[in-house]
Amino acid sequence: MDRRTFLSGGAALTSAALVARSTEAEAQTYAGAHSAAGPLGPGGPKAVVTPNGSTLPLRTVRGVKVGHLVAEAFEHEFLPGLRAECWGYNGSTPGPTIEAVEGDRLRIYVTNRLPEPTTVHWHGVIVPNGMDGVSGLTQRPIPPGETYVYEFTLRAPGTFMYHPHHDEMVQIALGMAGMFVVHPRLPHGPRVDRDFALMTHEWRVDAGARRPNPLEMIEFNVLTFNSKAFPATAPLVVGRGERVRIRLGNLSPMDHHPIHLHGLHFKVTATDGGYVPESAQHLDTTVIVPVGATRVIEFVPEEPGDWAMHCHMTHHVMNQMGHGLPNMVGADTRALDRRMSRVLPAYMSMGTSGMGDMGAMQMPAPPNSVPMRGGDGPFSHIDMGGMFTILKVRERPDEADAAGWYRHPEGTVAGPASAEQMRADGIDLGGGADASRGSSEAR
Ligand SMILES: [Cu+2]
Repeated sequence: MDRRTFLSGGAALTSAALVARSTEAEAQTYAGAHSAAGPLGPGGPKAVVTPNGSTLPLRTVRGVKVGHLVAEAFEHEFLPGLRAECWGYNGSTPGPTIEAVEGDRLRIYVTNRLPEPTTVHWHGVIVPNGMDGVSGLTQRPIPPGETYVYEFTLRAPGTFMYHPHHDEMVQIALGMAGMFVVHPRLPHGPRVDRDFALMTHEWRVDAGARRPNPLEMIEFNVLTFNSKAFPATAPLVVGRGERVRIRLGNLSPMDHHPIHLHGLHFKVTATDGGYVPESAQHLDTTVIVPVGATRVIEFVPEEPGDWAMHCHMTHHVMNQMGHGLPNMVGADTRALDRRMSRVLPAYMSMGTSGMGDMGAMQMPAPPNSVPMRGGDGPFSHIDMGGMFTILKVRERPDEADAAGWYRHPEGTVAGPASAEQMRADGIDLGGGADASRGSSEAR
């Protein structure tokens, strides 16, 4: 027996042995606190939570897990005030998260209720070639009104996605995408207490338009986590000291998203290509999630609070905004305002001192459109929108009110400085030499 034969024989033997042993091993290693049972049952890995979304129901029929995806159009609300006809699966965008276990045999029926053909590609999952869903290359596209069936065994664990591979440009732009999580049969790495799936996406929805514009390739104006823009993104409530996993996926048409978390450092533990070896993991605060890829991050938050989590591209934390505007920052518009008010009494130049307050102004907006940004915060208006959500780190997460705000211990919130304190610390607002002006002399 040469080495290769030995190894493959050995691998077969080992995997059979692993399946037999798995229940015992899981009982030992998966056992942990407050388990919402995942697909391996009580004591198995935590079920994946898809904020603002759902999980695809799977029925076991003679040893095969069977699911049904319906590709269709429906009305979707990005946030209150902005709705559009989107395309997705089972009435939602992203489609329901598919959650299964390494070694499972899956049979997924796909019914096409779109006005054009479609397919489903299981992005990152290694399947027999004819199950890969590439229109024309590996199958005929599914005609409108018909149902095709895909069947394959999940050979490897991981965080994958699914999306059409027919007229991708249109179908993905209108919302057709979903996450596909395969848990390892045996535990891998430390057990996590929370497991979330978040898909980033970008859309062009013009004020008053009925549908997102699939022809856009640069100026996206609705940026989303799980197809919701802040403030409609559901917060992620986690416990201080818990181990948290967030599975990030990106099927945006054009952009990578640098996702940034406040209040903690995380490690990238896996991509859609597999686990990152522990020796290659490093601490980070921002992870770029490329188009067509997943990044899995894990962390243990130690600081309680309401922590921002968002794409760090500043134009991706905005809601609907046009970019064809003159730059008004710093402009003196008094004379212009005087003249304009003769013809337009309500005229007011905007943006001369920045744009941070625009979302807070209650200005009339065209029907079915939303202000550039903003949600109510515990202190004032939060001037963020789009791909922004809140990680709520609590001492007792299971009793926490997801809509409630963190109560800061006294003396731990930034506030106005007193003249006395400034004087004592050598802060001089008079413009003269003070401690902040870079003297090399210690004071
Ligand atoms: Cu972004």
